[in-house]
Amino acid sequence: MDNCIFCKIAEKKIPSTAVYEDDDVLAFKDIHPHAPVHLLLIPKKHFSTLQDAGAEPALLGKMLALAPRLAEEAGCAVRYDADGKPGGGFKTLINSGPDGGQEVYHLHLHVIGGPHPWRIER
Ligand code: DGP
Repeated sequence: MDNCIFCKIAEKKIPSTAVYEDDDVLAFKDIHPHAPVHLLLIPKKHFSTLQDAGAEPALLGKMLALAPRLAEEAGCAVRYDADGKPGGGFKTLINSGPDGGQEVYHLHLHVIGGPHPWRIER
């Protein structure tokens, strides 16, 4: 879509630090990270919001299923100690619309985490 910054990133017309790519999706580092790990996972096909992608449950499922893999590769996946107590971890977030805090109108899944204290200010 014209004038969509994430379409341009998907088409490599604007540079990004990509961490994963296949035929359907691209994951790259957020330009304004809120945490040591802050990735954005986008579909290559343009959907303005999550609401607009409702007819694509397989794509949405693929994106959600990829989040733990991206977190694992970024070093912030949930890890269990010998007693089964969880450590590490990450947050997944999709902002939708102005009241949902969405700034870029191309569907994207945030994967946010890391080994240091942090919080999301939205
Ligand atoms: P949201 O509020 O959910 O729409 O978040 C949009 C995110 O996109 C925000 O965390 C900053 C990030 N972002 C905006 N423009 C760019 C860009 O050109 N490159 C990268 N890597 N990230 C961007």
